[in-house]
Amino acid sequence: MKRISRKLWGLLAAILLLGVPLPAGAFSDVKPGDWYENAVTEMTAQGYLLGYPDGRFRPENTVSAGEFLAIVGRCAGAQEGAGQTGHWAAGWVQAALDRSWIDWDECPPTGALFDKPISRQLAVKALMRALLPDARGDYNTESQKIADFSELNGRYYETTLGAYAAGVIIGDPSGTFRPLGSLTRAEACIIIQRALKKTDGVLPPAPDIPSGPVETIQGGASENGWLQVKGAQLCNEQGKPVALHGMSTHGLQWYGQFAGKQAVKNTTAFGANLFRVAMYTGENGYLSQPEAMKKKAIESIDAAIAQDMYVIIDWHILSDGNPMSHVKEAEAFFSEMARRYQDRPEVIYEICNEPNGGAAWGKDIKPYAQRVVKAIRQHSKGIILIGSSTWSQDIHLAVQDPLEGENLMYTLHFYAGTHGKELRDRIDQVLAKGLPVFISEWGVSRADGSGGVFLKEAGEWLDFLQKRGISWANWSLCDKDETSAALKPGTPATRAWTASDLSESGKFVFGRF
Ligand code: DCB
Repeated sequence: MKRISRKLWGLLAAILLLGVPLPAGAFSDVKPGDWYENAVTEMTAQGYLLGYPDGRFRPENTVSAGEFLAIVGRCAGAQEGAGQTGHWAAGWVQAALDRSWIDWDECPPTGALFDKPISRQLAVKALMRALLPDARGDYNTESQKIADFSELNGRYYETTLGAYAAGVIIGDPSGTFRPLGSLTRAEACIIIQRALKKTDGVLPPAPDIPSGPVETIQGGASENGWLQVKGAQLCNEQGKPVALHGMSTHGLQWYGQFAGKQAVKNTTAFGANLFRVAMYTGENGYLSQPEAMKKKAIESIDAAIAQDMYVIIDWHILSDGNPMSHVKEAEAFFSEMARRYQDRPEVIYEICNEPNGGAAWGKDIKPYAQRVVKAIRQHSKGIILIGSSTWSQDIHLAVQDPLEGENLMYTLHFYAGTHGKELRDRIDQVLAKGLPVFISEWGVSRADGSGGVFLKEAGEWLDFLQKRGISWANWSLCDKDETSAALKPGTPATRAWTASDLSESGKFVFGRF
């Protein structure tokens, strides 16, 4: 008898240490008759709650952001995401971020807030988004119930009013919500259990997100060789997913000095494996001075090849919004480039930077792309990047009627101060169709190249792209007095750069190569 019970104790201790869900009634500090007993017992039995290794639940302790999001994640049937830190809750916080239950600034994946108390307004938002995303409350009716409604941040109106209307939160006798206050573990259990009951066991469908990060390799052209598109992913010659990161030049006609040997080499020194040569067509660019611009572009391409980088030749249409207006010039130019670089695995062809104005996919851009792709394919099997209407934001329209052919990718351009989730959703739509996306231009500024910088938004974007194994080039490598420029005004192109030469944008972007 003695020996058996000792074995049992050992097993129980092992279960406790491993944090395996315990049978109901297992917590020494949750007693029959406690007001939270039912909620804790039931949710523990369902596997949603884990106690501490010493067998206690500590109901009066303040619930941390990590704890709350982990419980909600389990209740919603989510899988842990790919956490960025070794913290035990990192995967659950990531899962909440991936599903937009919370936003990046509310609990960044870097972990600073994981062990901090979660505010009541944020807890309710995460809970409602996860379990009852469609719950809404009438503003006049519900806000009446909350005596301290004026303390609530407008960002949390929808979810708080929805929670009151659904009965997930029942105003206490004083009628206050204390949006910035914290919750105890027992209180957290109660409101989560109420929300669970309202779902009637029918949980909202899990959003379609990738199951984990795409593991990509970096490295230069000598390591990766000819690139190829497999499904929606850019891969190297061996078929392994690859991610390219680097800078786009500004207009060669204006900032050509930052497209030369030393400038290219400087970006390699900071870890870039991609360089984009933005050859404007309008605005006194190629169409006005074809020989000079071609010479400049070739110099820049050759400098990137010499640094073992992949390099994009960008036909930078902008003020000339419809690529069809100069399709003959484009065919001739790309035909010449593809012949010249037919043996070079480094070279990537971007055939129309940003169609805009009246240019439409079916009528203009697709027929243009078909002609230019054909011209390139006579000489090269290299990757070809294709833009879309509204400054290469309408990828969802392009992929409804995609081009036939191999190694074709669709470009999406974004500016962190202007574009957010609406464009990220389009990317997921396109990936879900099995078509590949390349971010050949993006900025930490607004869409006009100024304003901000919007580093928080840019961080959200880059995390999103990294998770999906998507390559990018940042606008732009120059010292112009605008926030999207990577260099401080007056930085020479003729020497190596240190961190003190970089603008706010440059520091952020170079740090993410
Ligand atoms: C793109 C263009 C790029 C432009 C940047 C920032 O245009 F591809 O050429 O760069 O985004 O606006 C800017 C430079 C300025 C320069 C100007 C004109 O930063 O220094 O003076 O080009 O050459 C976009 C992208 C998005 C949107 C609009 C434009 N948008 N746009 O969403 O509205 O009109 O230039």
